[in-house]
Amino acid sequence: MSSSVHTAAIDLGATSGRVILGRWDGRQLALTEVHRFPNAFQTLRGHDYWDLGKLWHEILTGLRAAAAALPRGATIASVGVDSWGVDYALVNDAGRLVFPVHAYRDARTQPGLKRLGNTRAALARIYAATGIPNVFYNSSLQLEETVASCPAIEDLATRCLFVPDYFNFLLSGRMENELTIASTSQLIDVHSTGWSRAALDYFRIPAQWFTPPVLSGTSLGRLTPEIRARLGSPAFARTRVIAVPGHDTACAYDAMPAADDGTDLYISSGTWSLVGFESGTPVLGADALAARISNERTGDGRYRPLTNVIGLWLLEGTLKDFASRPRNDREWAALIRAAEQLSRDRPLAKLAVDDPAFANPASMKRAIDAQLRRRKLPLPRTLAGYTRLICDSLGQGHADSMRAFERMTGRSFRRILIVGGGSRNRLLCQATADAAGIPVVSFALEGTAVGNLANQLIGLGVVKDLATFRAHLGGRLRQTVYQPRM
Ligand code: LFR
Repeated sequence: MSSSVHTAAIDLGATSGRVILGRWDGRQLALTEVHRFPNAFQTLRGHDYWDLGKLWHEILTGLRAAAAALPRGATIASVGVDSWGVDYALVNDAGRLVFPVHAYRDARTQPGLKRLGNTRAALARIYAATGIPNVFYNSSLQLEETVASCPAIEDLATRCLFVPDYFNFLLSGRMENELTIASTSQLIDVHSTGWSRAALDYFRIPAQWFTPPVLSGTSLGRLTPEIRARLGSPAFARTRVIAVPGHDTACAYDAMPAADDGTDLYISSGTWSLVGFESGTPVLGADALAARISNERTGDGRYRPLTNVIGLWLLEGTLKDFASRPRNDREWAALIRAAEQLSRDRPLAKLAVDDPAFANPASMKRAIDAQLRRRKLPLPRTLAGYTRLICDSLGQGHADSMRAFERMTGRSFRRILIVGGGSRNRLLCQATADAAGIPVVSFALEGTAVGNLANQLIGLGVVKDLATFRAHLGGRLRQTVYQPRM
């Protein structure tokens, strides 16, 4: 018992967050979810904002719960923070927030999105420089809009900290930009791990707001005395803050018990479906741009070429329009069963999942109905019908992304590994296997939390490297295999 190492993962998602206590005994990682809380942005006069104060309160509550869950006399060796991508806090030298933190679904980036989208030469140049396509939520577009609509910000702000960077700062007192989260911004140079001058200049973003990104595993020092006092437990006396991959998707990818021959495709399935793979080189060029391949980075500076398929956001949104929506595991199971039983004989309609109308609609059901009407397709009559339509459509979206990767890289994938909330959704896993024509392996695995904890253990020097961790993990995981049905 005394030889176990305890670490805490703070994993912030756009719709929920959690604090997970990990116990590593030298061979196995045991996870205890000690705190889970909802997260949502708030709309004030047409703009969307995150409530950072609430998130901070939940983080401290979760850390206290982690200490309470420890065996007697044990301590927490480290904490690490990951979050959804792209959003950031602008602060001054004293670390004070000088601009409200916007949520990435805010429509303020639409004019910038269209402008870049309509300028083919600039679009190609930015893609060649950063490897990130033009997507409405990019931090580049958000920062461009902030600077243009509020020029005084250039005098007020001295640093741009992405969401995990900001919480790392609150915990440790150190301001750093971590590479994986920075790579979601569309401002990192695709051929190095530094910032892209071309992109910063194009979007007119002050370069001095950023520092050279740190790699995963970097120790940011101990929790500040103030935070230790607020936590009020001796378990935190020597706790380090470790920069893990700040981007949740990078953590989830690190947790994949993948084959070493590169034949596994990954899906981190939650509010978004992140479909991609790991690579030593980026996937660039006109076809990659057209397929919206995002060359995000791994914690050690390699690449995670991926496409962002809209994901279970479609279902989360649709559920709001049904009073009969499921409220517990039993009701969820009944909904999935009802959706599975809908006719498999006649081909059901599929949505074009890349419809921009799905980004942040007032009513998701109405947005889905509008697309179906436009395409003269029948509307589902029940919630089970919508659930089936959404899962089938996402499965097709996953398969389309896989084929685009295969076309562009000459790879051929043999399995799809899926982690995250959607890995528990049978309908979605089966639809993906059917559309892709290869098996889908679903792991009962909290991917982001496991990746976050694994990187802390590597940073602490307790586990040698990711390959060693994956080898430990792979042998022990429960998995469900969905074979494609012809
Ligand atoms: C998933 C995720 C995606 C990112 C999206 C927006 O939580 O991090 O990877 O593209 O959120 O930030």
